[in-house]
Amino acid sequence: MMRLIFLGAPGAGKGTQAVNLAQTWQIPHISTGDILRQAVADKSPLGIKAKSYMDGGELVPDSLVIALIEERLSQPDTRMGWILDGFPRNLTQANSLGTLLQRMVQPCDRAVYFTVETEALVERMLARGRKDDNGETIRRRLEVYQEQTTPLVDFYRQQGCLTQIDGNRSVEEVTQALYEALKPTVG
Ligand code: B4P
Repeated sequence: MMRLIFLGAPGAGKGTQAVNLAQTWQIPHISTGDILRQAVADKSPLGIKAKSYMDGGELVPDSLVIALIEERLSQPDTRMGWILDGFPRNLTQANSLGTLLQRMVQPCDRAVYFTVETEALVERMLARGRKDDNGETIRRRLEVYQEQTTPLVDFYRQQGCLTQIDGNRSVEEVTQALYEALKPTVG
């Protein structure tokens, strides 16, 4: 049983590491970014509402994202644990998640914070070339991250569940560091 939150700037490698770990541990990888991109591609009511925010590098409104997480965490496949990738992204979302997990009697085990230099973040996003990986949107996403998401580092540190990983290294080296850091938690 392992319940993890992955924190980090856009392009920090949260998704890359989450896919890998979820496969190894056979627990669901819940990426709000992936769910929102799928909703946009499907032109669902959620996708139609989310699209302009995502294209502009802004956060999608909390009420929409919190509702989708609440629904996803109520699915039976989450009983053996989960990795939340890209959620929470601000204090409102973090507080809602705290309340939700308390209600479900499911504490979060670890918040894993991936740190990467800004220059490398920009390089990685430009190389990935997703629709929201263009100069102007990247700049805005990094600003939003600084303003809204970085307070979560202290939030989880104060709760005593923060694990920091240097994400400046290769994918394999970061994976190795992640397993090492989580070992004591897994027992
Ligand atoms: P996300 O989908 O969460 O996008 P991200 O933060 O850019 O990706 P990540 O950190 O996972 O990077 P990745 O592993 O892919 O969000 C997109 C948008 O959705 C947001 O801007 C927002 O609008 C909306 N959204 C999502 N969640 C929300 C929420 N909770 N509330 C409101 N809005 C929300 O890595 C990036 C690239 O680097 C890849 O190409 C990868 O191959 C490469 N890479 C990874 N690790 C590497 C390494 N160690 N070395 C070299 N390259 C590496």
